[in-house]
Amino acid sequence: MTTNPLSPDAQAVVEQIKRELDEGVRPGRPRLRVAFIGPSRVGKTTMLLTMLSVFLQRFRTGREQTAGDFPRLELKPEDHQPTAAISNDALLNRLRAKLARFTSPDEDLPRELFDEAVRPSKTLSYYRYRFNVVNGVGTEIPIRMADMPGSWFNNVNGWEWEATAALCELCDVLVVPVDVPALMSGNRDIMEMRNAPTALRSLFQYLSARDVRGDAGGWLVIFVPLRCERWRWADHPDAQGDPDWSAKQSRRMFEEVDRAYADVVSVIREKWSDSKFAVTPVETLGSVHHHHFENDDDGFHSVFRKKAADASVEGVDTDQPVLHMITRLLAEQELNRPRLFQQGCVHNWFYGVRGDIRRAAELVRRRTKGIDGGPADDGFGYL
Ligand SMILES: Nc1nc2c(ncn2[C@@H]2O[C@H](COP(=O)(O)OP(=O)(O)OP(=O)(O)O)[C@@H](O)[C@H]2O)c(=O)[nH]1
Ligand SMILES: [Mg+2]
Repeated sequence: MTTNPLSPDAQAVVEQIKRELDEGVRPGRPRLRVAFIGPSRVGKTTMLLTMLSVFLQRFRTGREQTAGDFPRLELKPEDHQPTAAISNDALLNRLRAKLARFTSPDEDLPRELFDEAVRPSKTLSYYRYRFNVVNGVGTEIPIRMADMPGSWFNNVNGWEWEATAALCELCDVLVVPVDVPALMSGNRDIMEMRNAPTALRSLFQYLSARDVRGDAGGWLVIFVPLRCERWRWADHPDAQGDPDWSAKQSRRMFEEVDRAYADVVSVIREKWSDSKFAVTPVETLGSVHHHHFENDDDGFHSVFRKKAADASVEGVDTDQPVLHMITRLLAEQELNRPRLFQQGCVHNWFYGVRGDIRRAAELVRRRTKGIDGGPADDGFGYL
């Protein structure tokens, strides 16, 4: 670990990250920057694309708008690049097609099925959106999301490590997917291999030593337990008719996140005491469940099975992480309001005069699970 100046390679990458995150953002104006952080194959890209695609379907068409839901929320992709909705459809369709060939719930699904459908990310990918509360005076808030290649996590001495640190430093929300089979395995080696909590702790120790963020304050860290179908499935054979089985498992899952990431959380809290830590489980696929671990030369791998012969890919709670982000964004806007008045920005601002932001914040809060505490029996809550 070092606090020396960045190497030229790292410097160039960090400058590039800053440019990408700042593109289209007016200085001093609100914006939200989100980083997806975690080791290779934990599920960042699949989850990010699914989350955005579900959210866009709802909030772009205004289907969420009902009389009681005014003001209307809008999330629009900014680029002409293929939107998350399109890339996600392609990705999920590939998975769907491959899964459809397997018709027995008693059959182990081959690992290649998943790996051929979603390849490891090679570069940092950016997704640019604009968020708005539609009220007729609208100013849109840029949201920038960055999905890192997990391979960067392996290279603790290289520019990749510096780039990962810089990404965390620059973003306000950090999404940290958690592989639940590894989390629940009770096996440290599997946990380190899949979720790398020790590397994550080192990353924040490094940032702490570098004294970053200053006025920017703490993060909203969103832990997202993934591949958790087995533990949230009321009809799992292990439930043996116990109606509380999945509630107990979900609570245990929450407690395991709390335990496994306690060191990470305490390093962050010690330096950036206003940080918040949400836990929001997501079932990206919904149709397959972890059955057992297989061990070979490359380590441990989850083996999945279908929940039923005709189980179809159907995400559960995939929109929850983005709702948490928007809750944070709206809360910040409420806090900044007096400052914006002083700057005379208010005419060009999206508050309107009717308390729309407050109502929007309430609407989003109502739909965000676990926001008022935890751990609830559904596994959502704050640490
Ligand atoms: N069973 C199951 N497999 C998943 C799920 N999400 C992703 N996968 C598979 O897990 C593997 C890794 O997914 P990615 O989304 O590429 O993970 P990543 O964290 O972006 O990985 P890198 O790009 O290498 O950092 C792929 O084989 C996916 O098909 C899930 O919810 N359930
Ligand atoms: Mg990826």
